[in-house]
Amino acid sequence: MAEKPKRTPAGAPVGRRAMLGMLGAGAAGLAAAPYLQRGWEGFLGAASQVDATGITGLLPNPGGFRYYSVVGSVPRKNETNYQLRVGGLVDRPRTYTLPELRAMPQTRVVGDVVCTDGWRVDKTPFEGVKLADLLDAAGVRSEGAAVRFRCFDGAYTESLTLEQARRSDVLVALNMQHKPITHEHGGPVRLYVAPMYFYKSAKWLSGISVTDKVVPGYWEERGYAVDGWLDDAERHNDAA
Ligand SMILES: Nc1nc2c(c(=O)[nH]1)N[C@H]1C(S)=C(S)[C@@H](COP(=O)(O)O)O[C@H]1N2
Ligand SMILES: [Mo]
Repeated sequence: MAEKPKRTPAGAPVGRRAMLGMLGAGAAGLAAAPYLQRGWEGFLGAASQVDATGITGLLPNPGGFRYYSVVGSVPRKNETNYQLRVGGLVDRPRTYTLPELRAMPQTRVVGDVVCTDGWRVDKTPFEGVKLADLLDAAGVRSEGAAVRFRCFDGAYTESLTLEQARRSDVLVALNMQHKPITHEHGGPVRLYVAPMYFYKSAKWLSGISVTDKVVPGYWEERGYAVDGWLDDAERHNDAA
């Protein structure tokens, strides 16, 4: 159920019967969910969480995005209970609340969102705190060489080298398209790694830990490249 639709080298598609079967099971599970209060985005978010086939990608999604999660349900966090832990190989570990992150200097990065599954949303504005600023505030120790990200979905992880993490187009993002990041898009706080495939941009960010080497993330343990750079042909913008 949590398996992400992937383009296989052989291109072997999931059989239509299996696809409809899975969607049927998912739809049955959805019937009891209180997503109606949350409108179309809430419905699509819930549906894509049980959609092993990617068929929800064929439904009209606002702005061309799809909603991905490797788990079936994710707790909602807001200004009262959201926390971001910055720790690992640093001199000053610290936990930030959402108001504290909002009070820090905010940077805007406009970049292309490109998923390996073949959809993209060009020139998407994100705003938030530079990851570099949080690392500087924490004081990375000399042994620090990489950063590991954890998520409050309890499952997803990601990684960057310290050099990648310090780029000015890598954000701990609070806003997307000029609005607070919705739960479906990984709010209230997600990573945005503009120069890399969107799988590097961990949703529901809860932990930033400096490590002595790169620890491959969730999809990277399942075959994705740890090196997630978009090549020039895939980048349609001039973001730094
Ligand atoms: N926590 C978490 N972060 C995640 C994922 C996920 O399943 N869980 N999927 C990744 C992938 S493959 C993509 S393409 C984007 C999708 O972001 P969206 O759901 O806001 O479109 O989130 C990335 N970050
Ligand atoms: Mo993706």
